[in-house]
Amino acid sequence: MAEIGLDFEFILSSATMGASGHVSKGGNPYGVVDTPDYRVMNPNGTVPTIDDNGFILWESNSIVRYLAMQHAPDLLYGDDVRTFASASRWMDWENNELLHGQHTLVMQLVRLPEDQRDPAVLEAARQELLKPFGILDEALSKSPYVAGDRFTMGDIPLGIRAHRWYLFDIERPAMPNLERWYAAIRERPAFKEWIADPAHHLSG
Ligand SMILES: N[C@@H](CCC(=O)N[C@@H](CS)C(=O)NCC(=O)O)C(=O)O
Repeated sequence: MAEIGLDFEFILSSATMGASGHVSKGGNPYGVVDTPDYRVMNPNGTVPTIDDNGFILWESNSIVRYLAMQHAPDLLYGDDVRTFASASRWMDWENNELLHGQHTLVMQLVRLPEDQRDPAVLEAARQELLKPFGILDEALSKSPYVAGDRFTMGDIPLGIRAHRWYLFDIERPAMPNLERWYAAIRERPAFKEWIADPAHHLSG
């Protein structure tokens, strides 16, 4: 929404995170996702969900695709069906290949109390992520952005995954193309305003 200049109200809603961190540390969750009104909108009880003038939608990357088509086809995929499909493919890939491993990393490095962490689980998640990040690095050796010469909606979820990958205190092999692309993503004003702050990712 910030990329395309839409006004929005942002409501923290998680049932596992709250103002004082993850519930495993004893804090209260924001908890909006556990309310009946929220479950009507999103029966999964997960975040995010949007309400765009009465149109309700969940699944983060479907939300990005919808907002792109509805509000900014030129900006977010060059108003071109093949660019849309190419970017969309990377968005599915992000959920399939990166989400699980990164969830484990954030739990093991940030959110769980130290006595509940397991170095073997952390290492397995790091290993799990090396292959997909290598695939992304290779793809970015062929084009400046994931879907070609220009920034598209496909770079949004992947930019967030790359940010966490580089913020976490873990061993990483050099991936020069990924690093070059990530540096370009970090320069975007919407990224600076909403994603960049390490506290969004490392406090919990
Ligand atoms: N595939 C879904 C995943 C949604 C999801 O699992 N969200 C997590 C946070 S990343 C969640 O809501 N967890 C429960 C909670 O925080 O209460 C998407 O991309 O939107």
